[in-house]
Amino acid sequence: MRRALELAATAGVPLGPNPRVGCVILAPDGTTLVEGFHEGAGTKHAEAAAIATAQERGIDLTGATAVVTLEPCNHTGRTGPCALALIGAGVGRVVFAQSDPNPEAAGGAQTLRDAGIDVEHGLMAAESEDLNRVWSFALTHQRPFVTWKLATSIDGRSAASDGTSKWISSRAARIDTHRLRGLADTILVGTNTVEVDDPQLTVRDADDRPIADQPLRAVMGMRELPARSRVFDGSAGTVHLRTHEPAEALAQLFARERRHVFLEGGPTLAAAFFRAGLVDEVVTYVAPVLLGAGRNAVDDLGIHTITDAAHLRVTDVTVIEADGEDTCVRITM
Ligand code: AOF
Ligand code: ZN
Repeated sequence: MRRALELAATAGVPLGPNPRVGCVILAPDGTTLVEGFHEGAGTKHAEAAAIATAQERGIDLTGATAVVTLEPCNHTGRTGPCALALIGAGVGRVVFAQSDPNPEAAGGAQTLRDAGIDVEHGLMAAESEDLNRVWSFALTHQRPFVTWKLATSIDGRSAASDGTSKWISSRAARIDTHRLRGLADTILVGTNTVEVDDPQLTVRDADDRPIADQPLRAVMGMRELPARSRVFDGSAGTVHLRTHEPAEALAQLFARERRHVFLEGGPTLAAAFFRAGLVDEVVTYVAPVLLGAGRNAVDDLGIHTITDAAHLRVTDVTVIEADGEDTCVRITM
């Protein structure tokens, strides 16, 4: 299973909406016969990849043990059901880590048992869930995971009082932000941000070049967007979600197979998501800057007394520094 997890984690694979999955098929004496891993939506699942390799090489899988990081799927989606492929290949035993949280694909374990195959599960399940942290959350909750990103002064402001907000944090912090954006599949803002700031919302690398696999740009709100907005420049996909309900916006994005929303909207949108309980992670960049009467990063959350304060759990603190720039602190909660 450790090896299957290693295969699942193979770097550089663009997965789209799918999980990372690895598979090792062992002979009855424990030696490895074949391996496989998933390379992204539309390509073979890990089990199917391993079975295909066995067929190419003329390796007989009768009575073999398939070790998979995720419960073999039971559905025909972009590809066929792996449970049936394993049955067809004649394996005698299947050991998988994580149960499939995707209701459309789940049930493979039962199908395998019904076919008389010995099935064991749960081995290193936490490691697989960890590897697919965002995907597991999204499929379990049937909505995308939401990371709210903000950059503030030490007095909690995200813009000066006249609305100007460019470059509160250092260049190094902005490069880091782009790296995190690139890990999400959707960047979400409100119509107001597009009208006022006209951001491009693409992901650029440290040399300011756009990365190849751009997240979807999603703008939510009922107002029409100016046709000449930079989000319509064609440099990445853009969708206008005509709703102001966070849950509805996330439902629409999930229907488009979005798993991870990077929320970069203004204070109103951030507050709406918070109040709806739809912020799953907060990443804040704090710059050693004072903005005084500047604008708050988030609007009123309905918290008026200390006992109502929202307490978050810090999971990471990283100092971001570069020569000749302000030192920033990135806090993940
Ligand atoms: C994967 N890779 O190795 C396994 C998956 O419609 P599809 O073909 O893209 O199927 C996606 C679903 O299949 C996915 O959400 C998961 O529930 C299940 N198993 N998926 O992408 C794999 N074994
Ligand atoms: Zn499958």
